[in-house]
Amino acid sequence: MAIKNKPTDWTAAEVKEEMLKKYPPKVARKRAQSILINEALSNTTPEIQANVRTIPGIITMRGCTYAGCKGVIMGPTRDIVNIVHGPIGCSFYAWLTRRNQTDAGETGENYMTYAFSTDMQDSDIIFGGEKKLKAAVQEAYDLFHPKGIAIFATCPVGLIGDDIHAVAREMKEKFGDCNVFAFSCEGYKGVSQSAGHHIANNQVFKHLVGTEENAKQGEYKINLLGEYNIGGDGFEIDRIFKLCGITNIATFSGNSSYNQFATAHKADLSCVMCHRSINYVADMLETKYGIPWIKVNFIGAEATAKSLRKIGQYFGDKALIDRIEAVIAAEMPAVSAALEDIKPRTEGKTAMLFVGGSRAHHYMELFKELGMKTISTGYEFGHRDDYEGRQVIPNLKVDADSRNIEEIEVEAHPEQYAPRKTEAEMKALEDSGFQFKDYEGLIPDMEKGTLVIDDLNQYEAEKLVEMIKPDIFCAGIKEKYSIQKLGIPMKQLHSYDYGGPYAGFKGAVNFYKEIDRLVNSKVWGFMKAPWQENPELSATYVWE
Ligand code: CFM
Repeated sequence: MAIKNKPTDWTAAEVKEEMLKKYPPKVARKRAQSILINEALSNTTPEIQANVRTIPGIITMRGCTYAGCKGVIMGPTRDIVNIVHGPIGCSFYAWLTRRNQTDAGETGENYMTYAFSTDMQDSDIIFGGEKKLKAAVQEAYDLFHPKGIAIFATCPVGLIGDDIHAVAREMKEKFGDCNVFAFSCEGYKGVSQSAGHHIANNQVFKHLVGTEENAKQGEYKINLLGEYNIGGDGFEIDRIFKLCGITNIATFSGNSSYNQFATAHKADLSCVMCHRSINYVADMLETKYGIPWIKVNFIGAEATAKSLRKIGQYFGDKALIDRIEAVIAAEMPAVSAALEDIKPRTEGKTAMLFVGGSRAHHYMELFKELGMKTISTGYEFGHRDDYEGRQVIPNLKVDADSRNIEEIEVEAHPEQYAPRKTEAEMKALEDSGFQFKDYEGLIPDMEKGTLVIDDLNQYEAEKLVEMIKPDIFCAGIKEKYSIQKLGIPMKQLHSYDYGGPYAGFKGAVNFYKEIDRLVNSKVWGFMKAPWQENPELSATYVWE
């Protein structure tokens, strides 16, 4: 007989206490600051400890700085040759390991499935690897003649002091027709992949943005920042933009091309999807080129409609606003029909979400549409503003780890800067309730008494599931099987378990169906191992 998960009687305070019980006192004290029982106070948001080092010995869910730079931000760049300078172990990431999809465009220039690595050996570590790196850059240039070659440092490169930037400069000059640039994104540079995002974005901004003038033409030109086309999300969003008559100049960086980055300064609005990985680029685009930015979210059908309307309101053109309304009216019936069928089966069920830096918040929208309650959530590497809202940024503590990451100085470009709206127009929009440069944290969206946990680890994840038994647990591949072995369905919100897209209207329907299938499947109730049913084995010695 299937065993149904029953909600237990644990209070959030008891769960927290239980999770901390096994830790040595010092570790428990530190972890306690990252585990927050949401008070849902009316005018203040509780403070959480985030973006600090993982305590040694704890098996974190985080990745490294190199993964954030090479994998997350630069991974989806199809026509830039991405060379990893390092031993072949880290170079596993030189090959496409994330589900960022691409279409190879008209030129077919797509290097995403190649693995470019300098394959450093012991001798290179001892005598230096610059010569080898130069040879690798030359070889890639001779073979492919790409528009750009990017070089990524792994930990040993920083330790031995290879000057990858000097190599990049030299080779760029030598080629003349290929932009070569490098990233000091050694894995140890920051406390998580978040530092790698920043390093990657700084270099993209310095070396690519604004270098070409020949952009896509269109009436309502936007950039989509922080959308990585996982499982085809970006394709679905672009489909909707096209229907609405919105021209997407550059996506950073899902399904992106060299030319898109180079012409991003031509857009009239930046729309920020994953603010964790890129919000500072939106600021830099505004300062240097005069492009205002807004926060959008295309996860959830309602959120998609809201984001489209926000774009319409920004441009303020009736033709665009009407067209957006027509698209929403045409797309929504399929969403409502799916919900009508599925929601009675998902209503009231519970979810836990532990994903990188923005999805743990964005996906709460989809669960809300399904009538499900998010009872515990958290980021792997979010910062306090991702939890509490952008207003806390000026109060963030600058520690040694954050100081490690370069903050680039940006000022208005002498020729390319052009404010897209007059001050009066911007003010009129703001007075009507329109919000520029802002995003909310996830804490205000969580109910009172729910748990918000930063940098959850394997041990705590299992404790949580054992005690609370949610109807579904969402995280990544590292967590997947340990959670499933506890009899709880697990959905990967990084790779989507080979599913997707989940963004936009069609994506929402895909997600509803997937969650329905998972939370209503009986199979998870049969997940008892033989030793759980008969914990003691009895045996006798042969001579007895
Ligand atoms: Fe942004 Fe991402 Fe995320 Fe992220 Fe990521 Fe990802 Fe993620 Mo995995 S950029 S912060 S570093 S939305 S790879 S597409 S799913 S952890 S929540």
